[in-house]
Amino acid sequence: MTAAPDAPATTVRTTAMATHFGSFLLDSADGEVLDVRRHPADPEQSHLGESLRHFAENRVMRPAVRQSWLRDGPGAATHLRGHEPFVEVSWDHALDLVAAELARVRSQHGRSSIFGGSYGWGSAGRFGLASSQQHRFMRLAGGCTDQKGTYSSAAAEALFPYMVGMGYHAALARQTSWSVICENTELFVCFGGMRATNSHVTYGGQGPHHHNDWVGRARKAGVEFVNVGPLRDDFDPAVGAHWLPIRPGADVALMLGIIHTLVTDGLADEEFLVTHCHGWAQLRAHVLGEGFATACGDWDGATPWRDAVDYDTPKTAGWAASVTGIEAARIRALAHEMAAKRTLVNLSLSTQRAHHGEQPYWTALALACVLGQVGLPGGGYAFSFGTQGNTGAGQVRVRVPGLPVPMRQPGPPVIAVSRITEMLEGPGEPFDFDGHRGRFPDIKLVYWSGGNPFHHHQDLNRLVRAWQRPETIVVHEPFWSPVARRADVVLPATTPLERNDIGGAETMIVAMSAVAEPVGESRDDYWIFARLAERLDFGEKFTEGRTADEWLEVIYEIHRAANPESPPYDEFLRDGYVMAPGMSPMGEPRQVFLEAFRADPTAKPLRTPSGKIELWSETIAGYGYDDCPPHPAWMEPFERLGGARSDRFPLHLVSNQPAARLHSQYDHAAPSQATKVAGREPVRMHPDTAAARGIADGDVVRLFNDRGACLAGTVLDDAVMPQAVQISTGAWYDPAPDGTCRAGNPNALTADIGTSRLAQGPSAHTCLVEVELFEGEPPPVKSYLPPELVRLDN
Ligand SMILES: Nc1nc2c(c(=O)[nH]1)N[C@H]1C(S)=C(S)[C@@H](COP(=O)(O)OP(=O)(O)OC[C@H]3O[C@@H](n4cnc5c(=O)[nH]c(N)nc54)[C@H](O)[C@@H]3O)O[C@H]1N2
Ligand SMILES: Nc1nc2c(c(=O)[nH]1)N[C@H]1C(S)=C(S)[C@@H](COP(=O)(O)OP(=O)(O)OC[C@H]3O[C@@H](n4cnc5c(=O)[nH]c(N)nc54)[C@H](O)[C@@H]3O)O[C@H]1N2
Ligand SMILES: [Mo]
Repeated sequence: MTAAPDAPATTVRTTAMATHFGSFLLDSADGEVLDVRRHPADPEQSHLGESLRHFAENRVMRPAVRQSWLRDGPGAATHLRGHEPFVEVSWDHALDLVAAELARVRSQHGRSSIFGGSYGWGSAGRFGLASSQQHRFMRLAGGCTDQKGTYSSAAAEALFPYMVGMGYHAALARQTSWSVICENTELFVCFGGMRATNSHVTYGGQGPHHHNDWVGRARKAGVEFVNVGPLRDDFDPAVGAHWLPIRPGADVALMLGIIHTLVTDGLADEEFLVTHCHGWAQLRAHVLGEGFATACGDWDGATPWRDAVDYDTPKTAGWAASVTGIEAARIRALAHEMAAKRTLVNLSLSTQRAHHGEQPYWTALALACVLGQVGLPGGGYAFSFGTQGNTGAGQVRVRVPGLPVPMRQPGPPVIAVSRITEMLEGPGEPFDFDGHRGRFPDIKLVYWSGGNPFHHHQDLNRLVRAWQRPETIVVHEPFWSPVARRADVVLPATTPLERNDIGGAETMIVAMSAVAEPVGESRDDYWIFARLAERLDFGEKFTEGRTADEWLEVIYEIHRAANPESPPYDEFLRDGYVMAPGMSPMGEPRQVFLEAFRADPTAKPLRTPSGKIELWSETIAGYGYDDCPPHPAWMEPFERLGGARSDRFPLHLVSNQPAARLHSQYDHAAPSQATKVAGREPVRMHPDTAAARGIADGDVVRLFNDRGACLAGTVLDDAVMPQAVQISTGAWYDPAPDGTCRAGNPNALTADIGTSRLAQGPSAHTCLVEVELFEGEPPPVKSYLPPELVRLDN
């Protein structure tokens, strides 16, 4: 259609947008995104940006209240959450209801009965980030039950302080940089591969993408990559990595088999193990199978882990072969190769998102110590390469402060983030967490903004039942996502495309500009919390009298006070971004993890009790956990290939991060929908696995175990080891009446079991299933349709 000659010409605006998967230039007109383009400071554009064009689809248009809750009050027919119509109400009505309910629950049941942890990835704006808006609101309101840790790296976060005396995130920033790797590393052994698509993403904002560039440079420089994991394509084929398929969850066994080989073949660096490590004697005894007394005899406290650890079997390459499925000769050869070369050992985070997920991170460090290469340029220990885009970029981070969030008030419980179902199920029940013992509160009200527990949590059918216990659930969401439709009150939030913000993305700071008016009656999370705070008499405390745009300037000026080289605010807004002073997109300050400690462990001790790397932790021993021994160890998971339950469920489910989206975000939109097979999430399996079950490419299959089931569309691919099947996370949970997820969300199958009492992290990657052809007409997927809405005129 051609425009009428007298129609005004549409002006196309170009503005910048920062996201967790990179910064972009958006061309927009009349509130529509016409094009998503590469940002000039980004050498490589993430294809995930395309989803931004779909920000106006499937939106929550007006505040909406679940019918029974509105009619009969809090606690009414909670089993109908997710199944009954919503009544659309005015903002004033919705805000009055929510404010009154917060006040009621607080006065009747106390602040601990409100759960406000609000885990999730929300937006990348420093100010607009929904979870920090919520934390500010809840803490100024007097506090609530909160959470600690992440679904991403909980086990690593818990373990790092004991092992090397620094936090996981602090350690991440001190990692050996790619520039050093290119010059020095000969062998880069990667447990869980190094997925290029995962590397597009960094929490809080990805700066320029340079992962592929660095991997290419390393390859040219002669670095050899080894991919230990269930999927060949956890490395780009172009990298030519050597693939070592392993039974998932068996990495510790492989590492111990390698350590055993190094010790018995005289290749262990015994000197380094004495000068730089604490507890080698104990670990050595575990590896050599010298018995409990030799390994733990010096410890005079309780030893409840004794029965969970096998102290008598030598962890030979042959033993490791029986656990991992990798031939003993191959394990021995790898051990010798690692000892002969400058070797860097890397773990993806997937290896710790599993039962006893503390152990792979600890054992890999032990392996790097046995090799004696910790702190050497290009050798030793690495982590999270391939899980987050900025890893190894060796860059000084730019700090842009976010919305100020007050300290957590002492008093209300703090749970490990992934223990939410246990908390809802068991008020008053005791829990152990990282040396503390607490009791779960009795949660009456759940408040969530910027996260999707019906994406991220394990064993979703169990969460559905526990989710019925609170009296009220309030959610801020832009979209009719799985969590929005399971709320009692849904407050429609804007997306970052409908508001201004500041993105602080590692090496660059981006002025994010609204490209559209708020869709429907949606409002910024800030606006929503400010109106609620007013109703609860702390409006002024929450806003400090500022509009959102005024906050942005304050935040920028705080940044500029510490970075005087950054231009004045109006110049920043005009240019749309600033590069952090002195940073190039391929910034390469030279950095080696633990280099100073290696050079002089006496002058530069670690902040551990011994000052050394702890391969034995008295502190952890003192906790007396039966599921987390005080040294790296092979611990049987609750299920595994070749182990428990594999007779009934002979396939391992790999539920990794999706290449086509960020978690569950924009799963409803065209870019993610284009990847679906037979209308649901694809499941990849080896052709032999499919053939043995009469399954063909494109078939709808049913994956099942004792916990649940889901449907998925088959893709045959020999990049998947025959004993595994792979479904990416994030399909919008769509349970049929029997709990089978029709859309293909793997968390209908995963187990909700903490990694151990230490980290209490999620165990999503420990999961066995069986697969069968789905007979008959597959049911349609309904989760992408909005719920039934009834309009109330008020
Ligand atoms: N099986 C299995 N499960 C897993 C994992 C796994 O490996 N396997 N990985 C886990 C990991 S590492 C993670 S980090 C989690 C991720 O879990 P989440 O972070 O919860 O997942 P997202 O889909 O990113 O959810 C973000 C939600 O915020 C909403 N949102 C976006 N912008 C805004 C905003 O401005 N305001 C508001 N109010 N809402 C907004 C989005 O629409 C979306 O619903 O999943 C975990 N789950
Ligand atoms: N495109 C995209 N990128 C993302 C995200 C996203 O949603 N989309 N999410 C981001 C987030 S929140 C996080 S935390 C990171 C997560 O980063 P990771 O935790 O590293 O990512 P995963 O995709 O879960 O796992 C990577 C690979 O590990 C392998 N693997 C699984 N289990 C095992 C095992 O037991 N042993 C071994 N050796 N290998 C195993 C699988 O083959 C899998 O493909 O990714 C980030 N990157
Ligand atoms: Mo994550």
